[in-house]
Amino acid sequence: MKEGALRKRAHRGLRRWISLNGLPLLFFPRNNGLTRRLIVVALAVALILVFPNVFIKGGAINYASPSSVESGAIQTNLMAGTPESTPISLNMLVLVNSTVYVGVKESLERYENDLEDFGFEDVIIMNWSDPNPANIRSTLQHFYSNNTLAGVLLVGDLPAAEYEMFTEWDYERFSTDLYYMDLDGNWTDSDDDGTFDEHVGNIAPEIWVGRIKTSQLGEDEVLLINDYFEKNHQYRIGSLYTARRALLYLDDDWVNYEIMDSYSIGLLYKDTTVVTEKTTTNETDYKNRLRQGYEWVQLRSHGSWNRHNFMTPGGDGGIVYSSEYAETNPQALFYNLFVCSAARFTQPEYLAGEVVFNTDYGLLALSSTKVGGMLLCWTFYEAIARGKTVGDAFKEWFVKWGEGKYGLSGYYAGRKWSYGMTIIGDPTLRLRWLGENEIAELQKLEEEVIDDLPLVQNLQQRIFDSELDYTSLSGDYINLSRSYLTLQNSHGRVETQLEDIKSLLYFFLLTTTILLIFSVYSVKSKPKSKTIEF
Ligand SMILES: [Ca+2]
Ligand SMILES: [Ca+2]
Ligand SMILES: [Ca+2]
Repeated sequence: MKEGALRKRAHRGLRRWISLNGLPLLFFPRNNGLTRRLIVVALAVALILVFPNVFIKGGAINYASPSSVESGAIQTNLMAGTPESTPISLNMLVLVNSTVYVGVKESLERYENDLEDFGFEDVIIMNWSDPNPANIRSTLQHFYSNNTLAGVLLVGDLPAAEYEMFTEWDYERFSTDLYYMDLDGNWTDSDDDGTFDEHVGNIAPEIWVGRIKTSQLGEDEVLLINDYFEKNHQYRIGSLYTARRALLYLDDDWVNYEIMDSYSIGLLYKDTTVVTEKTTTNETDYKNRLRQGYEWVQLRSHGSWNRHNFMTPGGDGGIVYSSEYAETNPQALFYNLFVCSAARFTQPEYLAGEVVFNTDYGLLALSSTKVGGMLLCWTFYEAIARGKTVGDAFKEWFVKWGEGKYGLSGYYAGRKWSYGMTIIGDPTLRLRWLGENEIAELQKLEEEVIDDLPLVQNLQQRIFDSELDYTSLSGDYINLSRSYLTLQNSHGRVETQLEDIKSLLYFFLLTTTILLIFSVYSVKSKPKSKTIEF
């Protein structure tokens, strides 16, 4: 097709388009070549100005795809960490305050021999005088990275890290040996007041920690430490013992723990005396029972660092002051004291210290330097029943339950109960009657009992239900995110279409105006018609 014919066809097409868009053909100048060219140029400029805008907007919308939302789904972490699979280490440190080192040296040498007989490969005793907890921790980190340290025994007045927290109970500031148990987590003092208030990162404990602290118990510090190591030795050689049975003593506010506690201790002892009757649980009854001889005592009652209080319905069940333990002189070796602040070892006559160091039988007390104590204790007793030392069993328990972080709220539910938990005494102790046969027997018992344990079943069901709820919530969240993105995309498309319509209207008005101007101009400049004479 020739160029002239093409031009004519384009011209006809343009006129037809203009007529279709409502322009009166009357104004279209048919015969003025210059005007036609000007109109075509003006339209082309308008097209270039308007249409790229339209097309670019249509392609510019690019929202995130739904898959990127899935990768950011709600994170949850019910437990602080996962149980470690590394083998138990048989290396340990004994840090001894330099003020008592000489006075207890012989006891420590015998202790070291006892531990090596027990199977420990390396017991390193260090004379310590540095008052900075950070330096104790860095020393533990050093040994842990080189020797796979099992734990540390702190003998004498050795420094402790302090932690502060607000709970629904109150503001609390307390010593925490978790600072020495966790060797690779991050501890922060965010308000710079000398007390830690944040603990993040690899927060689970790596080692156990125990304290032999006797300076504020009303007797000579060195004498009490030597007495303790004497008891420790007598126990290890089989000269110090009680009947193989347990006492579970729950005061009024804790009677609902009976099922959990009796099943838990039942993983270890066939013979457990359970006392929960509210009138019976009182000062006199408790003291009398302690004298009857129990290897393990678990007590739940209210109290503080220097006493525990018994309640009776509508009355007072009496107070047992910490100093009364020496006089009562219980025949009991191991204690799990669910008594607030009983292990607050910075206080004089602290309860756990009196129980362990000022009695003839006390070897160890598990308790807290703050409000709280051991919940969900079957994990601990089950580990003891497998032949673990108290230190290793406590570490296992802490890894499983100590933090109890609930990811949806980001709240560490466990900390307020467990962050003050401390072992007063020697964590390398275990129940010496637990040989291979006994452990096998308890394992069988556990398999029978654990499946019937109502609280375990109940908890397992709750965890299962929580996981289902979480999965369902997570699914809803993803679906909502997808719906939101779909809506967002639709909204974007509608906006684009509105912009296109506006641009087209603008284009239409512009071209109409241009055509109008040129039509008026061409009418005005049209030469007058000639007069035809007949
Ligand atoms: Ca850690
Ligand atoms: Ca602080
Ligand atoms: Ca009572």
